[in-house]
Amino acid sequence: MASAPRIARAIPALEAIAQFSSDVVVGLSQPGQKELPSKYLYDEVGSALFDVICVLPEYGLSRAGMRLLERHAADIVERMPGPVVVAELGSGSGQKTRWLLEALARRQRVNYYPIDISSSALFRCQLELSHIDLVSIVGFESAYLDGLREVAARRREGEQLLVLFLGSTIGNFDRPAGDQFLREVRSTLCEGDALLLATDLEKPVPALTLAYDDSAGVTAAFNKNLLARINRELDGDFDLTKFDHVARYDESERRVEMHLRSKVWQRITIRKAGFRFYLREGETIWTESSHKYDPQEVIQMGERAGYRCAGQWIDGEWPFAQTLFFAG
Ligand code: AVI
Repeated sequence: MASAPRIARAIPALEAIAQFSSDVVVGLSQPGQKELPSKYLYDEVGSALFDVICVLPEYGLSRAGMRLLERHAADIVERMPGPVVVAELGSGSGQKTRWLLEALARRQRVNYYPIDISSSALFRCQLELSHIDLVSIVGFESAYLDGLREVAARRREGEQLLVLFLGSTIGNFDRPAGDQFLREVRSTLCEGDALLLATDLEKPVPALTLAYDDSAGVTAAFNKNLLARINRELDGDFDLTKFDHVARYDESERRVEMHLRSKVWQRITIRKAGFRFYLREGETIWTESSHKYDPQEVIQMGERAGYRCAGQWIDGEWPFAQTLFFAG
């Protein structure tokens, strides 16, 4: 049996619910396009639905990311000769990380620090990876940058920090916010530390829209669960049958957008937030953007944030890149 996960907690539950309530009210009070922050898609139910999305035939991202690490993990870790400690932003299930940890553990003991706001994700990650010899795991239940600062403070003299951002979650930030995030990560690193960044690449629009509007309706359920979560946690009265899931590609922004479109004029009350609002027929709530990149653009993004590229690997089946940067 796996040992109990070692998790450092940061956000008390009451504070988290107050923040959720305030973000929901701000997003749904917008005078123009209403929106909800995509990070709230990932409660217990949303995270389980996302795991199903990752095995859907239409959604090639996760398999591409995994293939690249399975094939190139040895090459990636060889580019970092010193003793390496590993921090991962968003542990997910830990499956992709296994290839890298195994490659590193062939030459050294590895301290691995997954950082995630979800304790259940950290738990699953621990279960997935706890069997690898010479790897010890301490999870941080916190926001990415807070956790990363704590990990950086624990690193010993002479150790190189490798930061993994493998879920292609950078694509869920607007481009300027993505740049800013990379700069903030850079500011926690020392020269010579490394960042492995996964990004989904541009591809034909029909493949992209299918990836976000699959035939089994799993992505639709994932999207609508955000309204169900508001009902559960904030005592809202969203009727999910009155919404359609919409996935559309914006050519000029090069991103897939997920929306929830109201089928009718409706009034919604969210009791715990003390908030009531109206939706017109056809009006949408924007729940997520997923930006797609050109491989060279990814390298330039890193360079703008203070890194130099140490290698880039691209999947041939589903255009997707793993890019290794050194803090320079
Ligand atoms: C987590 N993130 C990279 C996923 C994506 O593809 O943007 C989230 C997702 N949304 C719908 N399907 C998957």
